[in-house]
Amino acid sequence: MRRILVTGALGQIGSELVPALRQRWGADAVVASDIRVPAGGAPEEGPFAVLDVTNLRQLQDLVRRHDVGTIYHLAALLSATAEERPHVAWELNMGGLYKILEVARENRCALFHPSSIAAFGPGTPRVGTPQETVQRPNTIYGVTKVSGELLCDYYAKRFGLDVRGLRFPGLISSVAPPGGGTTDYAVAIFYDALRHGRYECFLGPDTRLDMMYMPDAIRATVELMAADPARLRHRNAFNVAAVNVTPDELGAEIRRHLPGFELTYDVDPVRQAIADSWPQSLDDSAARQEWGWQPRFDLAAMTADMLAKLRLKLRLPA
Ligand code: VAH
Repeated sequence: MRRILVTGALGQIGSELVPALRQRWGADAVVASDIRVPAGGAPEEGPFAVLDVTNLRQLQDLVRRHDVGTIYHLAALLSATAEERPHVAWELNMGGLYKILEVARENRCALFHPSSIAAFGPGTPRVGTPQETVQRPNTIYGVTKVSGELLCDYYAKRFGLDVRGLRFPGLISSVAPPGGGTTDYAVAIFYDALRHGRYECFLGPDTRLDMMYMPDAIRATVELMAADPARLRHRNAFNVAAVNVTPDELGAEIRRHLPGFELTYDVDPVRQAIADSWPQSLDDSAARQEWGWQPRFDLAAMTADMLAKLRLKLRLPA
């Protein structure tokens, strides 16, 4: 079998996708790559390469050297960081994707590329956002996501590339912290609840967004890539949803486990404006119908599991 390449492997999704793919296909079958080497040196669990996805030559060499047949392209800036550095966001998120698509085309690789609820904008119906609707985002991250969706569609149609994708909601993980996302509050809240018994949230109490626990996100990714192509009408950029929640509701759920937990608010206007431009809830029926998407973790199950996992990670008593 040709190998699998994961870009952005040390990031929020990659940190859990790489072990899941290695468990399924074998350690040697998955080449993890990132622009940085982790603090303790290259991980030993399987092949690791330093890769700048905006460097076409480096990318071509890596794909050929390892005989890569499938790419999970995760290297990108998240929404809040992208807003601080829009030029870097365009260069990395779009420039990187374009080069990945070119290398995938030349080497006949299958490709997974994540999109996001950020691909929608203020003109989009906010509740039960349909699979196909208005997409006029007003953040640079959203602009790169919707442009990325269109470019992937183009490569599929024009060059017959097998490119698939999901519009992820905010992702919540006990393994790797997110970096620079608007939905990061939903991860930080768990750490602060356990460590300090309180959390100050940068989004307002009623900011309703879709979220998903990382084990569901990893399973969605793997299931989409394994799906029968004949059944996929949308292929690229499927809406997926799991947990629909506000900071206030998430705080209340945490309080069921930690009764003294205090949640206060100090709203960051930049991230609040980003969140307010996104849908409150997605309609993911196309994913359910075309490849059988079904989340396993609701708010209660996710909260219980996050707290249990973080207690172990932070060495706190159960
Ligand atoms: C962000 N978590 O905040 C990401 C995202 C759902 C939004 O794609 O940037």
